[in-house]
Amino acid sequence: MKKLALLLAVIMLFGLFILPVSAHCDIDRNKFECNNDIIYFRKRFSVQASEIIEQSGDSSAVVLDCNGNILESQAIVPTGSFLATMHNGAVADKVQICLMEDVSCDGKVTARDARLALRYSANLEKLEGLSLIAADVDENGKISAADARLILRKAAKL
Ligand SMILES: [Ca+2]
Repeated sequence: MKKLALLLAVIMLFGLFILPVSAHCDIDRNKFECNNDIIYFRKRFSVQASEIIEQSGDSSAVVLDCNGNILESQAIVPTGSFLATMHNGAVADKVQICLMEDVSCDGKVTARDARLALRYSANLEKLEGLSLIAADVDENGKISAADARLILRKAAKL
């Protein structure tokens, strides 16, 4: 009987240590408009890091810039940033963030983004990564003058 109690105590103590370690650290993608590990923000002019963390429902999550540096909660989040969960100081799970129309990846929608899209459509500019997704506003798989026009209209709040 004494042995059993001791065994139970050991199991409980072990559980206390194990549980926090095995805590769920995946990002709940269902809390976002998310596809292929990209979270999309549409119809927004900018998004703050704190908003994304709040929406994730995981207060331990962080927003990282494209270089892996943690953004402060008040920072606006550029396209190409990541929402990440950390485990023992390393990234456990991450999804990339795309603010539609933020082609320049500075976290804001301005005429500059329209210009980049227009120049890309005319083969005068190279775009890569999420810029290509952020620029295809009408989501027809191509970046054209029509997209540039939509971006410009948004930047002008029309
Ligand atoms: Ca398009």
